[in-house]
Amino acid sequence: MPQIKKLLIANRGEIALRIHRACHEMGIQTVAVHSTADADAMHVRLADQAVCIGPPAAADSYLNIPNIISAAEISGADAIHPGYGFLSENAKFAEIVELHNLIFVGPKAEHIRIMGDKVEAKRTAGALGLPLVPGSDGAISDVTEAKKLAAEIGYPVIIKAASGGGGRGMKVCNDPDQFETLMQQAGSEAKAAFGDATVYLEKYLGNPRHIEIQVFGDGNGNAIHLGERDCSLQRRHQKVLEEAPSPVLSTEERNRIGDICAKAMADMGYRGAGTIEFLWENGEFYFIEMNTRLQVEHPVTEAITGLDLVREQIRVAEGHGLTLRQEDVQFRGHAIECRINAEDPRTFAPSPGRVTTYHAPGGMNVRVDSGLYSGYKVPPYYDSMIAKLIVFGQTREGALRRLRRALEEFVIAGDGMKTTIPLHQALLDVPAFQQGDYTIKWLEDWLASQDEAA
Ligand code: MV4
Repeated sequence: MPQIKKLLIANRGEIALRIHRACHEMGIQTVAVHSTADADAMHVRLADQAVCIGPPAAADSYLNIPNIISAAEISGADAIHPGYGFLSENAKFAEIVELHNLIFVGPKAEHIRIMGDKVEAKRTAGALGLPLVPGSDGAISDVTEAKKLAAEIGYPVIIKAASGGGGRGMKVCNDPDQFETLMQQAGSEAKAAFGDATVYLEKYLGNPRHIEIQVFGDGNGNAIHLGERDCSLQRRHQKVLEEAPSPVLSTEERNRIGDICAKAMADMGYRGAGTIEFLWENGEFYFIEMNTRLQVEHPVTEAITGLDLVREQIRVAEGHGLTLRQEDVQFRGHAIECRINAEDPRTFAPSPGRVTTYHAPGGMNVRVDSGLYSGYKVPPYYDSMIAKLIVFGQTREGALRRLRRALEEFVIAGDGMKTTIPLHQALLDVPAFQQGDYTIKWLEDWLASQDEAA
């Protein structure tokens, strides 16, 4: 079996650190890559070697495949971990990595490709026995036929772009008279945004929760699930806070949907970490998409299972089996993650700049994943997430108390720099959140009510 000795981390920020830490705990050397804007970043400082791969714009650096492959070759790396975002769900990249005799720490390129096309993903998911949102069987092209189908499904319906995802290229239609216009709009917007006008149709669920199942496969027909994460607290398709277990699932419901997902992944021969996204309404799960990467919120799952997901990814990439069998997976306690962004907590305007004082909270069952340090200058070119705070408690109430305490301790101060820490503190005081009584619409409604009150 190939043993990874040196791994190139094709990413930046907290996830690059996260991967570095797993590598060093496994005796694997790390190679950081960075743009010129990230020369002083913590991921560059900690890595055993670092290679500059281009100017600040991600398209010229963290998305620059030839430069990243060159960095792997000159540094003598034998594997590449893509992290999340950037090239993590680029099937071509996975293929190119393997063509260069490097280990891609991620799924098979073919599975990345299938899940990147939402129409193919849905067809595959359906064939594997996952419960789907009622809708078109594949793409829709003929307006008359699609309109007939919409009437059968029942309004409201939603028209989605096959190449979309993350909320881009969707049109909700409440009225048959608007169907044709909206379908044409969806198609041309999808073409402009993704170069692909393919659209499909679904029943529109009015007020669901977003619940996702973490899965893991060994690529040889064995797969497990690691329970769910409730990611319903979002603003403009950006997750703000995630928790596990979901406040609404019973053990039986978790095992039922989890087993369906694990069996599906085993049947497709899925390799590595994956997340199956569902909408959940009135006790039913409806598949929407699958993400073929490690996700930002993976520490929530690590907290309740005790499993190191990055270590598991690396082991599977080396060809080992999974560390745990399903019957060995145990869910314990409750975990909550707050995404802390360099943004104004009211307007969400980006607020990059120099951190003058940084003090991370600590103590029992508190985890902070962040590349920040006193004196670090947050560059304006990338995602505004600068830290993740993950707390664990025996119960949800205990986790909420610990979160309140940890947020009190957290100091991220800079000249005019703002963070979303005050937003998380305000959320903790809202009864609906305290009770776990929220859906995907709740956060934006609550934020609007706060703005009116101000
Ligand atoms: C939906 C939906 C309602 N009904 N599909 C948004 C992102 C993309 N991943 C799927 N999305 C949605 N699909 C049907 N049939 C509502 C959303 C949606 C949403 C989903 C998850 C989390 C937050 C959301 C916010 C707005 C809309």
